[in-house]
Amino acid sequence: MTALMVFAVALPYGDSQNRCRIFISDTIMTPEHFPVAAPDAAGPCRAARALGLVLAAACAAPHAAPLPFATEHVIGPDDTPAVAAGKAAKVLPRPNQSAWMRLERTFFLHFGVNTFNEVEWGNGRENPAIFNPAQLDAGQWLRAVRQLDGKMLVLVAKHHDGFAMWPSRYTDHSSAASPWRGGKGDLVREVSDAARAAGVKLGIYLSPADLYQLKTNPANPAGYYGNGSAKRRSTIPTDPAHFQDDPSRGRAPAPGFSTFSYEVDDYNRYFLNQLYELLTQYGRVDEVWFDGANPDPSVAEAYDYTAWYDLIRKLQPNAVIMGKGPDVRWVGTESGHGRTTEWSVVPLPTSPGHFQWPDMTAADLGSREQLKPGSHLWWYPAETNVTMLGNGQWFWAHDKRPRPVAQLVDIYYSSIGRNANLILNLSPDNRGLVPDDQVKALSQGGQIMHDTFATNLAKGARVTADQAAPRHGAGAVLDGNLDTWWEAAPGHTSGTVTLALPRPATFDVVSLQEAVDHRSQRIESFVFETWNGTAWTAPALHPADVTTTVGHRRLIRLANPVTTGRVRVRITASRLEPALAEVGLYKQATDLLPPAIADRDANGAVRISHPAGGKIVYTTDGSEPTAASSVYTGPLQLPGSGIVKAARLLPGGRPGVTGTRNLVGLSPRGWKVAAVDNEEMGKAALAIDGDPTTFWSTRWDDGNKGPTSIAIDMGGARRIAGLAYLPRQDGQVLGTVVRYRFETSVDGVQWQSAVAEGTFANIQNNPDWQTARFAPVNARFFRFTALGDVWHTGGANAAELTVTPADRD
Ligand code: FUL
Repeated sequence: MTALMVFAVALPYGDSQNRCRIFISDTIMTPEHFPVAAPDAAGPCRAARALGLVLAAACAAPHAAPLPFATEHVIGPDDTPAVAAGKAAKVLPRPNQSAWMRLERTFFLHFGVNTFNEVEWGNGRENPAIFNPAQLDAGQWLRAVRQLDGKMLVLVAKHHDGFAMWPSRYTDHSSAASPWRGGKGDLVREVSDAARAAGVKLGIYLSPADLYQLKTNPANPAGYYGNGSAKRRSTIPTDPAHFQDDPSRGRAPAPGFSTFSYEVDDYNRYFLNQLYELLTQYGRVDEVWFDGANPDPSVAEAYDYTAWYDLIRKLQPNAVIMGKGPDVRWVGTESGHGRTTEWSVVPLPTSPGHFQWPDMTAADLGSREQLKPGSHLWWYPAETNVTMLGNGQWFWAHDKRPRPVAQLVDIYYSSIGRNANLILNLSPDNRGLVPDDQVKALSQGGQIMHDTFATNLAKGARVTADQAAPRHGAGAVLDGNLDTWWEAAPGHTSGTVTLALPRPATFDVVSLQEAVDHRSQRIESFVFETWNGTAWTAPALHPADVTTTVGHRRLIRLANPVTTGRVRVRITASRLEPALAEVGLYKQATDLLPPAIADRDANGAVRISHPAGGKIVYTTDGSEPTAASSVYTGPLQLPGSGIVKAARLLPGGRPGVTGTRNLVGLSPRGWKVAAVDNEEMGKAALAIDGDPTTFWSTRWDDGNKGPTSIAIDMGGARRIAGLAYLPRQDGQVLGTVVRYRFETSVDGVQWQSAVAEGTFANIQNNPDWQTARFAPVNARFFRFTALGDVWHTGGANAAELTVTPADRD
C-alpha cells in the first residue's frame, strides 16, 4: 500500500514537440486498474494511452499547446475557471465505460431467501431449506429482459443476508444447502447460460455487507465479517481446506486463469475467493456491482477495495465496477429519475487511485461551480437503478404490483434520456418465475418504446452547420455512428446544426448524443427550434425536460407534437468546441399508452385521462376492462382500498393497454388529526389530505428529540389489518421515518399496539409507499410514532398515512 510507483512518460504528441509531464502516483495502483481510453488517431497522448499510462493526470501542455485528452486531469491552484472547464472537457471515458454506456437498457434481478420470506432485507439467520423455487426458469427471466430489448442482466449472486446463490466452496450457506434441484442448483450458471443464449451480457452483484458472516450472528459463530482477524498473505483462490490454517495454500486455478496473492483479513479473503469463483466460472462478466448499503453497521469491517479491484481487472478486464467502484456511479436515487443536468465528468477530491468514493448524491456534481482547484477530474457516468415493483421493493412479495406502464415509459426518458444507463429490476416470485403482471407491464412498455424509436424521422435530411472543424462536417449527425461527429470550428463554443427534412414530419421527441468517446462531454445548454414557415420558434417542452447537458444521450419530449420540414439545434454554451455525434426526431407511440389514473383526492375521487383523448372504459373490481365495461365520464368515488383498471378504446373498439392504480389503504375522507406532538406551521393535516405532494413535518429547529406521534381519528370504527406510509415526495429525506410504532384505539384513550416496532428497510433509497400488515383489529383511531428517522434527527414527516381494511388480507 505504501509502495511508491513512478511513471515517467515523455512522449511527443500531435504535431507539437511538447511533452507530457512526468506523472507520479503514490499508490500501488497499476495502469491495469483503470482500462485506458482507446487511442484516438487524431488525439494527443496517443502513444501514452497505447502504453496504458494515461493516468497521466498532469499531462498538461506548457506554452500554448492544447491540453491533451486523458482519463484524468487535475485542476491546478492557478487554473482559471475557463481552464478548469477546458480540462473537464478533455477527460475521456475508459473503454469499459464506453462499451457500457452504449448498452443504455440494462436489467437487475433480485431473487433469494428474501423472496421466500417476502422481506426486503434478510438477517443472515435464514434456514437454507426455505429456498426452493419449484419452477425456476432462467430462460423465462431472459425473455422478460428482451421485452424491453435489455442488453445486460445484473444478477444478485449474494445479497446482504449472505446466502450464496451458487455452490460456493467457501461457505455452507448457499444453494447447495437448499432443497432446490436436490442441492445441485447453481443459479449463476443457469442465468449466465440463459443470458448468453439470449445475447444479453451478464453482470454480478456481490454484496459487501454480509449478515451471515457477521461475527455476532448466532447462526454462524465462526463468521468472518468484523472478526478482527489479522491480514495474512493469501493465495486466491485459496484452498478451502486450509482457508484459515494456511491461507497461502492455493487451490488449482480455474482453467485459463492464474492465481493471485493479497495480504488480507478473513472476510476480505472470503470475498476475494467468492469474486474469483464468480468471475472465472461463468464466462464473460461486464459489470460488477458493489452496493454501499449495510443493514447492520454496528460491526465494522474494512473492505479491501484495492485488492478487489485488482482481482476484477485481472479476471474480467472489460467489466465496469459500479457503486463502490471507479467506473460507474449510483445516480443517487432509486426513483428512476436522474438529474436533469447530468455531467459524466465529475471532480473527485483525491486521485481515483485512492478509492475514496465520496457521496455523489448532491443535485449538482459537475457544473463549472464544482470544478475547484485540486479536484481530480474523472469520467464517472451515472446508473439509474429502479424497481419494477411499484412500491420500490427489490424482492417479490405477494401484495406487490408492478409500476404502471406510463411510469415505466416516463422512467425511460428520465434515466436514459438524462445521460445515464437504466437498470430496471425484475423480482421473480417464489415459484422462480417473473410473475405475469411484471412481464405484461414490460412487454407493453417495451412495445411503446420500440414503436416510438423505430423510425428516426430526421433520416435523409440535408444537414448544414454555421461552421465546422475540418473533417467534422454536419452530415455526421445522421449516419448512425457514434464515432463520427460534427464539431464546431476551432475556438467556437457555440454553433447551429440545421436539418432540412426530406418531407415534413410530425414528432414530439428529440434525441441528441455527444461524441463523448472522442471529445468528452461539453455542451452546457442548447435550444431546439422548429421552422413554422416564417420564423424559428422553440416549441414548449414536457414540464420535466430541460435543455442543458447532453452527454451520451439527451431525450427531450415536446409538450405537443410539431409538424415541420426544418429543425435546428442551437448550442448556446459549451466548455470547448461542441461535438454532436447523432440527432434524432421521433413520434411517441401515445396511442399505446394506458390511460393515466390519478391518485385519489381528499374526497376519494379518482380522475382518469389519456393523452390522445377518446373513449375510456374502466373497472374497479380488479378485472380487465373490456369494450363492454363502464365508460368513464367523470371522477369516480372510491373511498376504500381497491384496484382501478382503465383502457382507451382503439379504433375498431378493442381496448388498448390497461392502466392500473392500486389504491393504497382507505381514503382519508372525513378524517381528522386527533393529536400531534410536533408540527411545522400547522401542517399535520397534510398527512391525511390524499395529496402525495404535500406533507406533515416536524419543526427542525426546536430541539425535538422524538419520538414523535401523530394520531388520526377516522370518524368511525373500522376493521383494519395494515398500515401504509408515504414519506415526503419532494426529494428530501429529513424526517423520513425508518423505525416506527403503530397503535390503534377504539376511543382515542386506550391504545393497543399493532406493530410494536417496525422498520421500513431501504426507505432512504426508496421513498415510496411503505406497507405493513398486522393482525386484524377494530379501531376508530390510529397512532403512528416515529422511533427513528433517516438522519437520526428525532423528527418525522408523512406525505400520506393510512390503513388497509381487514377484508383485503
Ligand atoms: C440497495 C440495497 O439495500 C437494496 O436491497 C438493493 O439491492 C438495491 C439495488 O441497493 O442499496
